Amino acid sequence: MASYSSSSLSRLSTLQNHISPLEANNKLRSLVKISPQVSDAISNGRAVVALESTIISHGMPYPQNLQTAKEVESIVRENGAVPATIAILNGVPCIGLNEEELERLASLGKSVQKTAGRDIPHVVATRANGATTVSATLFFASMVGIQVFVTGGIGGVHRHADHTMDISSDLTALGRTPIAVISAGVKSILDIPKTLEYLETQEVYVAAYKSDEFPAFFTEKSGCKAPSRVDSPEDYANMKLNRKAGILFAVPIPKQHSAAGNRIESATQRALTEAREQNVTGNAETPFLLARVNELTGGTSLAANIALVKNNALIGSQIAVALSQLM
Ligand code: PSU
Ligand code: MN
Repeated sequence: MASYSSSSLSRLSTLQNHISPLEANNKLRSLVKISPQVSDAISNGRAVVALESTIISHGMPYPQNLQTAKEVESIVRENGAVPATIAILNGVPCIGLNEEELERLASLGKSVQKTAGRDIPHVVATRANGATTVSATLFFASMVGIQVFVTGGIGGVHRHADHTMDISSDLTALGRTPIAVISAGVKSILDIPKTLEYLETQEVYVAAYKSDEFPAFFTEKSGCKAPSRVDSPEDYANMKLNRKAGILFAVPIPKQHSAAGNRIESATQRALTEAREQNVTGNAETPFLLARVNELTGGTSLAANIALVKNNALIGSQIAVALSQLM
C-alpha cells in the first residue's frame, strides 16, 4: 500500500495531470530533467530518438543490458541522430542519461520499479527509481517534442485476455500519442491477432518494413498480414507527418538471427505454461517470460534480442533524420 508525505503529495497531484500528455503544463515540465545534448537537438530541430529503459532493467540481464544500451546509443549517434534514453531517477524524470546514470539503471536491474504510464505519479512522488515502459516513455517523449522512439518489442494483448483483461497500456498510449515507434513487432508471448485488432481500435497506423507480414519479434513472420507495408525510411518519415495518433513501424528481425526463431518459439510455449502454473500475472508476466525464455534457450534469445534492437536503432535513426529534413 503506498503512503505519501505532504511534499510527495503535492508532487503527486501535479503529476496526476498526466491524463492529457499533449497538454502537459509548465509545472510538470519543471520536474523533468533534459540532458544538454537532447535539449540542444530539440531546440535546433535535429533528429532525436527516444529509447525506453524497462528493456534495460527488466528486459535483459546485467551486464549485457548496459553494453546493449551503450551500443544502441552509439548506433543512433553514428546515424546522425541524438539518443534520449528516458528513465526516472530519484523521482526525477530524465530525458537523456549520462554514462553514470545509465550504469546505475543497468546495475540496479529489476530492483528499479517497472514504470508504465499509470505508475509515473507514484514513482515521482516517492522519489523512487523507475524504468519506463513504452507507455511511460511515450508520455515523456511527447512532452518534450520527440517524434521517433526505438524499442525492441511493445506490450500488447496478452493471451487469455478474454478473461484476465490484461492488455498493455502501450497500446492505448500509442493511440493518443503522435510518435513513430519502431519495434520488431510483438512477441508470440502475446496474442498477436488480438493485438493488431486493438491497435486498429486505437487508430494506430501499423506498417511493416519491407514485408507484407507483421513480424513476431524473434521470427520474421507471425502469420498475420501487416495492415500496410513501407519500403524506405523516407516513406516512413512521410507517413509520420500529420498524424494525430501513433504509428507502429514493425521491422522484421535481420535474417541471420531469425534462424533460431523456431527453437525460441517452443521455449516460449513452455515459459507460458510455467507462468500459468506459477500464477505469474500482471506486470510481472512480461519480465518473467523474457528471462525464462532466455534461460531455456541458453542465451540464444538474448543474442537475437540484442541484434534486433540494434537493427531497430539503425532504421529508427534513419527515419528520425529523414523526418527532421522534412520539417
Ligand atoms: N516486450 C519485449 N521486451 C520488453 C518489453 C516488452 O519484447 O522489454 C517491455 C517494454 O518496456 C514494454 C513492457 O513497454 O515490457 C510491456 O509490459 P506489460 O506487458 O506489463 O504492459
Ligand atoms: Mn499488463
